[in-house]
Amino acid sequence: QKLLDNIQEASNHQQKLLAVLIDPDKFQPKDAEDFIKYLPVLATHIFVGGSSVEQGKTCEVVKAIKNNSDLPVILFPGDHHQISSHADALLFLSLISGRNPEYLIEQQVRSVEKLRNSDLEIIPTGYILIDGGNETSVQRVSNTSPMSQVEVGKIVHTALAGQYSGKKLIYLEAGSGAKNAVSAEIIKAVKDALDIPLIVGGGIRSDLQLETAWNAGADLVVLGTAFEERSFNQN
Ligand code: 1GP
Repeated sequence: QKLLDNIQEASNHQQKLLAVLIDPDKFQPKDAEDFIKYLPVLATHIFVGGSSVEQGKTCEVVKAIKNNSDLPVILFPGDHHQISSHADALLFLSLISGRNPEYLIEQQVRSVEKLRNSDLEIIPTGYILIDGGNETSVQRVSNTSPMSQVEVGKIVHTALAGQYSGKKLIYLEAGSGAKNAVSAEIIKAVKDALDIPLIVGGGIRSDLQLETAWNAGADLVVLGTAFEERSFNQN
């Protein structure tokens, strides 16, 4: 429970967290050392995962990162193949905005064989896909519809349904490369309703957007594309 406790603790004290997301498909283990040099100074976690990743690649990438950084590595898997016991923890995701049993429970069942023999910290996470204004790969791969940014009440109810069913974190996801990040209005409404920490990601490309998400109530913000492209604007 160590990493979850740390996130909860940070949330209690309004200390903001930042995860950089590595998609193993776009990352060469030999570049790990260089990668660490470019991490934003505020980064507190490294997430590893992608919508579709070649089998075995996650493990190599996690090992290379662990050899070069002391930041905790948390798996953010697109499917059950992306589980590596070399990471510190796993977001055990359930796509609760969708109605596709494959991502509500099937992938989770398939991951158990690996998980029951590992020391990974397993963090039950309610994953909510929000419309980011363009079709993103999570939408395509999961074959589920994102929730409209207009349906604030329904998004809040979905997040609370996640909390009531025992999720320890809620993740609001606009999708990697989203045109529009999750709005501050949604982040605030969800945060006000929840008792558990809130993760927000998708389409966040600037310092200003990062601050906006934090100020609205996100406890941990995830940065993927902007960091990959080295285009994150740290003023
Ligand atoms: C995707 O939330 C993450 O799962 C990050 O999205 O690549 O748009 O930063 P970006």
